[in-house]
Amino acid sequence: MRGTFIVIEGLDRSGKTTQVSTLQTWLESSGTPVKLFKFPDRTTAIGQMIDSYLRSQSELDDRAIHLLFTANRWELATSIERLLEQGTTIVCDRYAFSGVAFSAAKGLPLEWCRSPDAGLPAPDLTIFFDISPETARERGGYGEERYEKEELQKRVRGLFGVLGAEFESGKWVTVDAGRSREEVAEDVWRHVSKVVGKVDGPVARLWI
Ligand code: NYM
Repeated sequence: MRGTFIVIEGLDRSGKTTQVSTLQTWLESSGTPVKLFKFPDRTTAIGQMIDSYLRSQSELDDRAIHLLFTANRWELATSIERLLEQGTTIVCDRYAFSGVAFSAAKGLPLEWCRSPDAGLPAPDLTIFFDISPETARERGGYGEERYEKEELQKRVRGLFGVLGAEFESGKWVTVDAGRSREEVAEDVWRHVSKVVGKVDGPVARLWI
């Protein structure tokens, strides 16, 4: 049995990072070998360029930064695929859907944004953490990085909706991330336990 590829997507301030670590603990205690990935992975050479851009320490053309985010996924795609084939379940904090949603929200054409990510390992399950701008505001608002602005986040939210609607039911699920940590964690676990350890065969390819 191969590992299951689970992607957690969502808006800024939706609590993804906390939930990813809870999910890791729960999977490990159920005896599932698991490894976490996070995009952007700021530790690689490409990731460092992305980090500098996000912290406004460098300027880049919208298309150039889009392609760097994509390259950052491709440079880890082989490791993801190998781990899945070896039976390790992967939980990934953001993936190509963030790539498309954030760049398209800036005004780049959606299909242009999608094209360089086509062919990446496809998740078996994507959980979208949805949060209203009002709840995000109650949580202390957005941070200092680029993109952490309410207007842009609203457009990103709409674009995640468009991307999710293309999936067959069960492959993309939306979780109301505006609730308590415990409620969100229970909901995530309910969805994950339906698929984990139950997928086999070759890893699918995204958008092809
Ligand atoms: N982001 C993330 C993109 O614009 N494109 C991408 O491909 C990815 C993976 O980077 N605001 C944006 C979304 C976030 C920002 O993410 C940094 P995080 O999870 O805060 O490190």
